[in-house]
Amino acid sequence: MTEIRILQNILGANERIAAENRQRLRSAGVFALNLMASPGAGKTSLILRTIERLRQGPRLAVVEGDIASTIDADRIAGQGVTALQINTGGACHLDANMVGRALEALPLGEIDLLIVENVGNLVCPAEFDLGEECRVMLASVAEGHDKPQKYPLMFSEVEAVVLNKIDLLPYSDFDLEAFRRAVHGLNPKAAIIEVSCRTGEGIEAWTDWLLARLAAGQSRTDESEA
Ligand SMILES: Nc1nc2c(ncn2[C@@H]2O[C@H](COP(=O)(O)OP(=O)(O)OP(=O)(O)O)[C@@H](O)[C@H]2O)c(=O)[nH]1
Ligand SMILES: [Mg+2]
Ligand SMILES: [Zn+2]
Repeated sequence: MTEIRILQNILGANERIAAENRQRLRSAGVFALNLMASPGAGKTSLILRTIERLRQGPRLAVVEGDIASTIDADRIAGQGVTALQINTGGACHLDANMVGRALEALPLGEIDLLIVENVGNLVCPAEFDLGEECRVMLASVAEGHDKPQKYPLMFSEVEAVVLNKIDLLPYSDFDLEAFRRAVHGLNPKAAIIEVSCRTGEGIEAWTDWLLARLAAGQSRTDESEA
């Protein structure tokens, strides 16, 4: 019972800070995207492709969540985009407090779209609201088509599932139809966007979806607050 209470307290505190983050982002006119995936699915690769395609578009900044290292933030900063690295020091997910501290360090008035790359993990990132407007997850062909059944919360909690590494389809037994069925079984409204960060295939469909979502502005949290 004590364990349950501690978990409730942690999540309750997180909710409060997430609400503050959301308020702060909205008043600064920043649209925040929480990008989640397993390690190596291609989160940083997708962010780099997004930067490349949106050069003339919204002003971007990136928060990189990793247990250790500045490898990912360095890759983003190398493209001339503001990038802030959060090292969780062992924690396997970002929480609202970590993101809140990052927001203090960012020039929010100069940012339209803030992409937050969560720690590579298909489990607990889905439990922690960061104050984002929109959640997207990235799956990849290399992981196999059964991941929606095995990690249902993650697939249920997002507006879009981007399937990366479709260049590997000819070399794998990945069943695209089974994957689509499983995702829509859990989350009928989820957009499924197939891409290859290696070849660039599908990236335009992804950035079109993202720009439309950015323009629509309204969030899943608005709906749940209403
Ligand atoms: N074949 C193929 N490889 C890819 C693709 N996208 C990314 N990769 C490779 O997958 C590996 C991991 O890519 P990252 O973008 O670093 O993945 P990540 O999800 O950010 O990884 P972590 O931050 O460590 O969790 C790299 O070797 C990429 O080159 C793709 O579309 N096709
Ligand atoms: Mg990464
Ligand atoms: Zn965790």
